[in-house]
Amino acid sequence: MEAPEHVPNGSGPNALDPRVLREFREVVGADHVITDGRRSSYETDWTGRFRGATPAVVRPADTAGVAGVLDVCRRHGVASVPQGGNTGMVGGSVPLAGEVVVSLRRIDHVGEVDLAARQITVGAGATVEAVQHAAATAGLRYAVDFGARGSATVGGSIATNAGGINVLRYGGTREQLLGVEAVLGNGLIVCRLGGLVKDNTGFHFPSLLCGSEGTLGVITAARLRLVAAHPHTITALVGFASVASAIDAVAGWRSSIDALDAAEIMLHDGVLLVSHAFGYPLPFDQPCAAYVLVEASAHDDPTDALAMAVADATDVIDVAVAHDAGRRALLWRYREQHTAAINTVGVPHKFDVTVPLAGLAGFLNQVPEMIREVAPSAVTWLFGHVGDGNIHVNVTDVPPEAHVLDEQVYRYVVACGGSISAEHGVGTAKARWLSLNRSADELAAMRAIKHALDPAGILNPHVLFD
Ligand code: FAD
Ligand code: 2HG
Ligand code: ZN
Repeated sequence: MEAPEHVPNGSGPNALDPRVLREFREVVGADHVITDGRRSSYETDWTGRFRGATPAVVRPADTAGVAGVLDVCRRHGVASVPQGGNTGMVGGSVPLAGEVVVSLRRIDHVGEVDLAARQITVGAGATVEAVQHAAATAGLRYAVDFGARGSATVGGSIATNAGGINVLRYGGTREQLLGVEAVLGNGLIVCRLGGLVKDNTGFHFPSLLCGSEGTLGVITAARLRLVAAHPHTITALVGFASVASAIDAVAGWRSSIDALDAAEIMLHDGVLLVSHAFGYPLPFDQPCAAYVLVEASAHDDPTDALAMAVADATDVIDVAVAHDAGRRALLWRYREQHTAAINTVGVPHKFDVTVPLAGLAGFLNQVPEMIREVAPSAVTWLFGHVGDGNIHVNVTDVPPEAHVLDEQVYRYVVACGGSISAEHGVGTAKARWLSLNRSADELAAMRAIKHALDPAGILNPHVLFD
């Protein structure tokens, strides 16, 4: 096994005083303090890039259990990493500095859908898919959706303010979040799950905790907004002769298709890789420089609006359209399997960036060349949520310690007016680059909040802050 990439204080698990283990067992039960080989799946991230080691995985069953575990950590000065589905991509969910892992997966209750309010209360360990399923069963929809839906938890998605494929229409996780329950690093418990849409009574903890990446508190439950499930959904895969034409088309569709849910971009090499990796047929007879997967849903059938919009686009080579769920899934697999297909090539170095739409075509054309300048052997894979300017730049065939590459890409993104983290968060991977996007005053204010809510530094001490 290669050495872990980001281990600030050494490579092994921190030794725990036996009293600490005993106290963890008293809080959560001996069966839920894991110190044997079962720790390994909690120690390595989904991509295989971030590998850590933990002395113990602690699995509380409820909010009182989380409070008890954090109390033990605070009294003994033990650092912890909260973990949900461990699908995060920025090295924030694994114990890279020997921390204790606090797994939230047991807190997975899914409440009744409140049909009148169109809301649901769920435990932090419930998966995003479980929420989607509960919403669908009640004739509604949970608007947050992404490829890791089956494993990613609500707590993790709030901690990272996860984006995904429907941000274009409904916003990200923060826009769905009406209330949270959380145990803060200082032991205070904040709980507002009443679901009031209007509630201007001081600081808004959901906003603060959403995107805080487990540095301020451990989220234990959430009140989520649900939206209408439309009876008509249409998905189209549109092949373009050039990347610039694809981006122009999407820019137009954002205003011409009212019911636009998603607009995702892929390039030819990525579609080829996915097809080869999983044995899918190529979508069209002729190769296309860029492919846009576009989805619309509405009460009235949006097919005509979508067809007119596609007809207006220039440089279109081919189009495939699907209405029923099965055929739509066949089109989505080219996009959703990108991450898994790239993993078959090697452990990827990932960048998750946003660039203003006006500069996006230039960015997509330039970035592979800029990467080759500092890493001549690199292979660059580009895809993402083009509708909101979010591109996933994956790089294979580079060494894991690729700070020169990080610097090259992030400085270019910032020069384009973009963000170094669109939706995956900062984690440990980007902490040293955060000052490219945030001023010294902003960083100082963030540190002050961290210090106030987690004065002992027991929660994700190496995440977000360098
Ligand atoms: P984890 O990976 O376990 O943790 C992520 C971070 O949150 C860590 O810092 C952790 O400490 C913290 N955390 C976890 N649970 C809690 C809690 N209860 N309280 C406080 N802190 C907590 N992300 C997107 O935004 N959009 C996408 O389209 C997308 N697609 C993906 C596709 C695939 C195939 C994969 C593997 C990942 C994808 N991701 C995407 C990334 C990932 O799924 C999201 O970041 C997700 O929100 C992480 O949820 P999780 O439960 O796995 O969190
Ligand atoms: C996606 O949109 C995810 O598929 C994962 O955010 C992106 O693998 C990636 O880089
Ligand atoms: Zn994404």
